This record gives sequence, C-alpha cells and structure tokens, in this order.
Amino acid sequence: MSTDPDTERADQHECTEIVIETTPDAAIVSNLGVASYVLAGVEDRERNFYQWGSMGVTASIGLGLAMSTDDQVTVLDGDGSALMSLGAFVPIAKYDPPNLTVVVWKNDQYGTTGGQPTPTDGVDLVAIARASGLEATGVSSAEAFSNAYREAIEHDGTDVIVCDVEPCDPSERPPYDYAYIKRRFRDALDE
Ligand SMILES: Cc1ncc(C[n+]2csc(CCOP(=O)(O)OP(=O)(O)O)c2C)c(N)n1
Ligand SMILES: [Mg+2]
Repeated sequence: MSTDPDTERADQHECTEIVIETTPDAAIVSNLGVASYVLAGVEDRERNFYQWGSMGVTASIGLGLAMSTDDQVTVLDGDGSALMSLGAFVPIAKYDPPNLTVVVWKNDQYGTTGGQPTPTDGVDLVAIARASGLEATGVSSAEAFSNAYREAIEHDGTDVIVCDVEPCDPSERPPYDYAYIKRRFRDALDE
C-alpha cells in the first residue's frame, strides 16, 4: 500500500504555487501538516488559514467560509484527512458554492506523522466525490493540475480536484500562534 513508484505524481510545491498564481486573492484553508508547511513555504499570506492539530475539518471549514463570502475559497486537504471525514462531500454538494474549490493532495500516506500508508489503495476519491454530487477530477501532473484548477475556478459550482503528489517533507512552518493566524485571516477577509 506504499506509493507506487510507477505512478506519475505531481510536485505539491509546484501545484501550490499554481494555486497562488492563479487565484492570488483566494482565501486558502490548508490542512494540518504538510499542506500547511508547503503553503507557508510558497508564501505566508494573510489569506492563508492554516490548520494546526485539527484533522478532518478542512473541507468543512472551507464550505462554511465559502457560504459567507463571495471571495474564492480554496481548500488544500490531505488524503488521510479527507478519508477521515468523507461525509463532508455530501453537504458541500448540497450547497455547492460556486466560489469553493477543494484540492486533495493524494500522497497515499499520513505524510505529516511519518509516512504511514493511508488506506487509499484501490479507493477512488474522485468517484466518491462524484457520487456525493460534486464535479470532480483526478490529476497527476502540475500541468494537468493547472488546467483542472483553472476550469474549477470558472465552473459555477464546487469542484474537487484529487491530485496525486510525490510525498515530501518540507522544512518550512507556518506561524505557530493560532490566535494570530485566525485574527490575521479574519482581518484580511474583512478588507
Ligand atoms: C484526530 C487526529 N488524529 C490524528 C492526528 C495526527 N495527525 C496529524 S497530521 C496526520 C496525517 C494527515 O495525513 P494526510 O491528511 O494524508 O496529510 P499529509 O500529512 O499526508 O499531508 C495525523 C495522523 C491528529 N492531528 N488529529
Ligand atoms: Mg496524505
């Protein structure tokens, strides 16, 4: 169940850069651990809402946020965390906010805690999202990710992009002060 060396996998850092370049003003809700570490390494923006410690809540936070603003909201989730709260796809599909895009970084492991394999072998997260009523695409290269992300932004409804990524172990970290992250993010949204 470890990552298949024959599978083409995108670079998570490069794909995160694409997110910021394509939607520089987006509110980005990033999963605890690697997704937030990579995001902070690419750019520590005021509009980054990093999770620290809270697993399985990123997409649900994104839904609530997207329903309360007209701004683009992009969720950067992990595959293990998405598996922990698969039910979140159903209310997201029901409300289907046009300004929400959910990216799932599928590295087939709990990368943040040491690379234990996630039970994603043979599990089709794209099909699960579609069966929940969402538009969903699977990609495995930065170029395909870029195209899928642009289409998702233009599409009048929520999209899920499941992106096969190479596991990585970034050294960057977001700020560690939770209240500071929250206040900074909230103030940026109010502007
Ligand atoms: C409820 C809960 N269980 C376990 C953890 C410990 N934990 C932190 S990050 C993580 C792995 C997350 O895996 P994934 O969502 O696939 O993201 P990745 O680390 O691969 O980017 C785990 C198990 C936690 N913080 N909260
Ligand atoms: Mg993972």
